[in-house]
Amino acid sequence: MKIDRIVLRQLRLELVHPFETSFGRTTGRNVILVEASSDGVSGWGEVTAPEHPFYNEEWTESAWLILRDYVAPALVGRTLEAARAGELTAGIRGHNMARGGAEAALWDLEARLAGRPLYRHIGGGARTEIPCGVSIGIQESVPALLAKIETELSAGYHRIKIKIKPGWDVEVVREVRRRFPDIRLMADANSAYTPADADHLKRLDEFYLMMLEQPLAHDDIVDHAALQAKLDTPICLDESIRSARQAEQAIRLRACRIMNIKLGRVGGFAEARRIHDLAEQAGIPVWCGGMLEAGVGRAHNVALSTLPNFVLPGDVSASHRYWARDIITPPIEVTPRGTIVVSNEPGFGYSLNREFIDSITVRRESVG
Ligand code: OSB
Ligand code: MG
Repeated sequence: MKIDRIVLRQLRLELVHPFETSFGRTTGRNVILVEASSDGVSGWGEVTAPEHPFYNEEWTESAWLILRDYVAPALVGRTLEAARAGELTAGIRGHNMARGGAEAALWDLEARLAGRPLYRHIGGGARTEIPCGVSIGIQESVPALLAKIETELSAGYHRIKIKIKPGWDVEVVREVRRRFPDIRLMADANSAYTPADADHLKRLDEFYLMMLEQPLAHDDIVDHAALQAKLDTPICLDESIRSARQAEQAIRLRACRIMNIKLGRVGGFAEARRIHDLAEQAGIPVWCGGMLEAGVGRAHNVALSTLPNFVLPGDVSASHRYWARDIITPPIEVTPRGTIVVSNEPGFGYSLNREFIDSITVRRESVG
């Protein structure tokens, strides 16, 4: 397909509840949408870069500039296949979320041109219902956390992830376990610890968590390997896995027993699939992480979660947990079974709320 034009839009969306992690608190999102068109058909991608460079190096502003000045000019006017589009921007060091938002738009476009659902186009379809988990941010108090968990369990979610940080960890997990001894529970530290905390983290073994996500530095593999050798709890890497090469190194060093794959963090579907395949060959289960996505990114995550080795519930949950109104129709809904039913419509499977999108657009630029 020939890429005629790429349009960037930046939207502002307020969260229904603030979301707090070890690296900060988010009250609303600056979402960049990438619209790529060919022959009058448009494909859509969402850039998952957060509002500040505290998860990885990217933020809204860096993503906008990289997309406008490097990614879009590398793609517009070219005839390409989505599976190889990443190669055209591979010379850019880092900025995977900016690259990945555009790459995802090209997969959606190619799927629509073929009249096919995106999940089929990427080679998914191992399941047509996605088992869902939720990620619960750091709360004001333990009773507030317990109440949130109760709500999510009643909604049918299959596993609960809580965010931890020094001062909100072992004793909080102990209370959660006391109240909910049988649930599938995990904790995400977002790199809040160092190797000097190994004995402290070892105390979490008592609570038979499904996994401990990214306890150590955002760019580390070697220290995680040493920590994994010491813990009974499986380590899951998030921030540290940005490419298939890093996934291969983490597997080789036994730095984790589970991987979280995020479409943006790894630069798109092609790299996500490579990581998925390496993990599958190594017997490492994967799940789809989230970045507080609006509907377009959320629908892409649903498609990704249909690949065979996404055997664990991910952080892909209902739109209404984040947004009073989503940018897609219908919003992403979760069944009483705690699943999302995959759409068979062409492309990412939902309609865009064009008027709503226009009403919350704060800037727009076109390349081509
Ligand atoms: O580490 O998985 C993470 C949100 C923002 C940045 C990083 C993370 C998260 C989440 C929320 O855990 C996942 C979601 O509900 O989208
Ligand atoms: Mg994480």
